[in-house]
Amino acid sequence: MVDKQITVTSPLLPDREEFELLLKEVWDSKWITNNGQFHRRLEQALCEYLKVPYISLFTNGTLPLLTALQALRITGEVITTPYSFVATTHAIWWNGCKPVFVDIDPSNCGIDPDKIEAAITPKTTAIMPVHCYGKPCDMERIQAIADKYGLRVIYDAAHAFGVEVNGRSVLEMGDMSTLSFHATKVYNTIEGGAMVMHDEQTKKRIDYLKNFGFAGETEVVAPGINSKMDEVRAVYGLLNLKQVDEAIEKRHQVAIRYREALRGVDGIRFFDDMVGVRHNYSYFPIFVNAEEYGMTRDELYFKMRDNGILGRRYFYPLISNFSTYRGLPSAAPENLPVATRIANEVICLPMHHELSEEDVDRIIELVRR
Ligand code: T4K
Repeated sequence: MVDKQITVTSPLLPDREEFELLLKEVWDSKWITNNGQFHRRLEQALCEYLKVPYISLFTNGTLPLLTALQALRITGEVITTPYSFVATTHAIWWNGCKPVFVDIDPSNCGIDPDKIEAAITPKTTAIMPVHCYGKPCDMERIQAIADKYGLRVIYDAAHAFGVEVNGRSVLEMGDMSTLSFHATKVYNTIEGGAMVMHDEQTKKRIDYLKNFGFAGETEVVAPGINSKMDEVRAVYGLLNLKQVDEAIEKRHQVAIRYREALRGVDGIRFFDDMVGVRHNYSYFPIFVNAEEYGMTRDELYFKMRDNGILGRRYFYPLISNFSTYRGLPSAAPENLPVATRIANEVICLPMHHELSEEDVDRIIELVRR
């Protein structure tokens, strides 16, 4: 008989009574979506929390990616990473652009700046990196390449809520960054997401684009889409923002416990904190070297499952291995040796604010055995 199941994550839920009180305000106002007061309040509160000047809320983390490419009128080829959730590449595809996969850097699982230039062609217009697991990409080098070739940079920062380098948000970098507020994320609005931009003009344009392109009652300025966050989720988001720091600190404590116990286990590698970075501990990936560990990643993964520990193989298979993308020349495994190896080694251990010390010890015991 397996003990209670431990899932890879668990949603941060606001206090229900407080939620109901604010819901009453929404009900009373009868204004339930389309840039309502709570939508505006959440945008303001997030700007302050994230230390960014402008943000636009969305219904999920996929639509801001699609919209960013639209807003910047990206065409042709977009350089990206195969080591992410499929939404990153899907957004490029939905914009009629060709994704070009570049291998990753094993030190942060982000796109490898050393390999970007070789993938640039006359058709390249943008780079879409991912701060994978919330670990910041090498943003300075990526920007230097973008500047040299006149490319746009759109960061998929779905995992990077609250991540800072030397006191500055990672969301400051690139032309735009996008966030996911899905239930499985450090900060969630059930479903939700956002785009961060650097000037008022762009914020206005994005607000039009997420509202069908409307720039007034009778004027449509672009073929926009509908991806506005509603008032119920905005209320939920305002309440969750009050407790997200505490949740991140609990995750931090889990990371400390994992690291102390797993350091020195042959064949198990994991990330340490980076100097000067405020991490959000959104995921705790371990990488299994089968030869040294004496067991393959999948053997460990299924052994964990059998014992009620539901880690996840984020991100396996690589996006480039899915049937839609497999035929692209850049998807060849020979082009992506590091990503291919890491996708075969990774297990994200359970990581969330509700894990008890006993839960963590149960997981550690299984991995150490
Ligand atoms: N870019 C990147 C880099 C991303 O990682 C993502 C999403 C996006 C873009 C797109 O953002 P969104 O459009 O999704 O906002 C999950 C999420 O659905 C997805 O948001 C996330 N990345 C991806 C990495 O993971 P699944 O299929 O693994 O989720 P699921 O349903 O298997 O849930 C995992 C575990 O979480 C469950 O075993 C238990 C727990 N859970 C989940 C839900 C939904 C709960 O306890 N309660 C819940 O309500 O995709």
